[in-house]
Parts: sequence; structure tokens; C-alpha cells
Amino acid sequence: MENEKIKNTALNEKAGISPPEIFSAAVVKNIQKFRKVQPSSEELVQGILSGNITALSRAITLVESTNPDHLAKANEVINACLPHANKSVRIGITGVPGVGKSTFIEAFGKHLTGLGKKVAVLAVDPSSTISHGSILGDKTRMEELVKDENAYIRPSASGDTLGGVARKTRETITLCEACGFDTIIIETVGVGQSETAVHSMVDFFLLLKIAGAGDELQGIKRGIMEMADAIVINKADGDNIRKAKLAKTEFNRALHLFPAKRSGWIPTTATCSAITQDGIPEVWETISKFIELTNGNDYFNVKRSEQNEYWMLETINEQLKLNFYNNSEIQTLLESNKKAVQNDEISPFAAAQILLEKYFKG
Ligand SMILES: Nc1nc2c(ncn2[C@@H]2O[C@H](COP(=O)(O)OP(=O)(O)O)[C@@H](O)[C@H]2O)c(=O)[nH]1
Ligand SMILES: [Mg+2]
Repeated sequence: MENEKIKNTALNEKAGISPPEIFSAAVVKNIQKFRKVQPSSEELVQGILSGNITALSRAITLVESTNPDHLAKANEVINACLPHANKSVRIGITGVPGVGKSTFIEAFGKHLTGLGKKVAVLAVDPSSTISHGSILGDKTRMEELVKDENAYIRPSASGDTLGGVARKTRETITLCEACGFDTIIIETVGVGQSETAVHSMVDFFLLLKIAGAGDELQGIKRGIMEMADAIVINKADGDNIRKAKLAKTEFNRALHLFPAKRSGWIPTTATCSAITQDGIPEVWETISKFIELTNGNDYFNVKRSEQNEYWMLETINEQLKLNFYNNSEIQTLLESNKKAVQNDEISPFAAAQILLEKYFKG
């Protein structure tokens, strides 16, 4: 009876529908080939190095997986890709929700592909842990870029911790670079810790602002301004142009109060409109000048090596923490010690010591 019912529902569709004609047969065949079997890590690497987007997406999915088998395979792929990565410009873009990041990336990304560049857009968004990638919704704001064959947009990875999400994004950068993307844009919301994580994986950090809203309203902390290599006031169009120019002058003054940067770069301010695209080409010119300067004084390479070291240590920290808190004996002992600490039966430090000793000595 039950089976009979299921047979007649859409859940039991067997025949399927033929693909609409707008899909090229070659693309469909390619996707089907990859879907059918789990490609080996060699096949994935080969695909990535030849610029195959399906292989790239597959490898990123492995990187994002929590399955230990996948992790091992992902590491193989990443290691093989590493020698082919690194040749890129990595740009971080931050700003509070509504400032126009996605619209900006659409305009900026199109400008870059127009210059013959291959652009990958990734996101570090801790809030998307729940919504599974808010950039997915953003894809509607990136209508043109999504269709551009020289652009690749990947929704943010989900995960339990910012550290985990950030690590996955960092490895995704490697894969995208090996796949031939020479410009990597990483979007993040400038309201939490995520911008610090993004800052430590990019060459150039761009803070997007709008005129008229006070700093408190924009929720931007001083520390984020200090990290910025450029502050760009977006929405400089229509009645807003004058206000945007005023804001630019103010930010310029504020930036001069910060200590000089190790890069030797003096942070810039500018205005732009992601809608009219005024000022968008100039943003790329600024970044090009930065790259030229930091390649000349070697800061570019020094910073990348420092970032590599930082991410090694971050990964160790992350894994140690995970391993500790996922240990079932520790979990039991942690619960009893929490109660003891709350009841003042034991000092927090003594309790921590007991737990750590249990963990390290068994
Ligand atoms: N007038 C104007 N509106 C803009 C501009 N850039 C973005 N917007 C609008 O601002 C809103 C938020 O943009 P969005 O890109 O989603 O911001 P995000 O949250 O920072 O990614 C949208 O309604 C956009 O159309 C701009 O340069 N000028
Ligand atoms: Mg957005």
C-alpha cells in the first residue's frame, strides 16, 4: 500500500526530464562524468590544473567536508595544487551589511574580467553557518558576474567555528589559484572577528563605507580601519556625491593618525558608485600600485610567508581545541568540573589543570 503510494509521487520519478537546449551537450557530459564516479585525487588535480570548474567545485566540497576520508583526499589535492598556486592578487573586502559589498564586487569583478583577468569570489561569513552561505542570496546581486565565464563565485563554507570556516576558505584560495584564477576576492562582513581572519589571508584589504552614517552606526571598529589599505566610500551617486566626498576627506584625515604601515604603503581613500561604476577602475589602479610597491620592496612575499606560518599555527590551535573538546572522557570531566567551579569548590585554574593533565597524560 505504502509503496504503491510512493510510486505515484514525484519522489519516485524515474524517467527524468531531458535537459533544456540552453545547456551545451559538452558541459552536460562533463558534469555527468564527474557526478557518476568519485574522481580520484589525481583526476581532480588534473581537472583543476586544466581549468575545469566542475573539478574545482568538487575539490572545494572535499575541503569543506567533515568526513576524515575526505580530509585526507583534500590534503592530497591541495598539496599537488600548491606548486601551481600563489600567482595571484588576493583582495579582502569588508564593510557592514548594506554598504554595497556584493554590488561593488559585481561591478569590480566585471571590470577585472574586462581587463582579461580571471576572478574568483569567496566569502568568509560566520553568520552563514546557519543560513548556509548568504552569498548564495547575493548571487542575485552578482547577476552579470555569475554568467561571466572568467568568474567563479563560491558561497561561504559553513562550519562550527570561524577558524574552521577561515581554514576552508584559505585552502579554497589555493585551489582557485591552481585552476587559473589570478584575482581572488574575499568578502566578509565587518562586524565580528571574521575581518581579522580575512586580513590574514589577503594581500590588499579594502574597507567599504558609505557617507552619512556615523562610525558607531556603521559598527566599524577602529581596528578594522587600521587594517585597511584603502577606504572606499560607496554609493557616491546622485545627491550623495557631495556627502561622499566630504566623508572621503574625513577618513583621509583619520587615516593619517594611524602609525605607518610596514608595507610602506600609505592607505588611500576614494569614492565610487557600484551602480554607476564611477570610480571602480580607479580602485583597481590603486591596488595595482600597491602590488607594484610591495613587490619592489619585497613586502608582498614576506607577508605571504608570514601568513603561511600564521595559518599553520592557527590550524594546530583549531585541531587541538577540537580534539580536546570532542574527547568523551574530557566532556564528562568538564561537566563535573564546571559544577565544582560554579560552586566554588575548586579554583578555575586548578580545574583547568586537572582537565589538561587528564588530556595529556590520559
Ligand atoms: N545608490 C547606490 N546604491 C547602491 C550602491 N551599491 C549598492 N547599493 C544598494 O545598496 C543595497 C545593499 O547592497 P549590497 O550589495 O547587497 O550590500 P552588502 O550587504 O554590503 O553586500 C542594495 O539595495 C544595492 O542596490 C551604489 O553604489 N549606489
Ligand atoms: Mg552582500
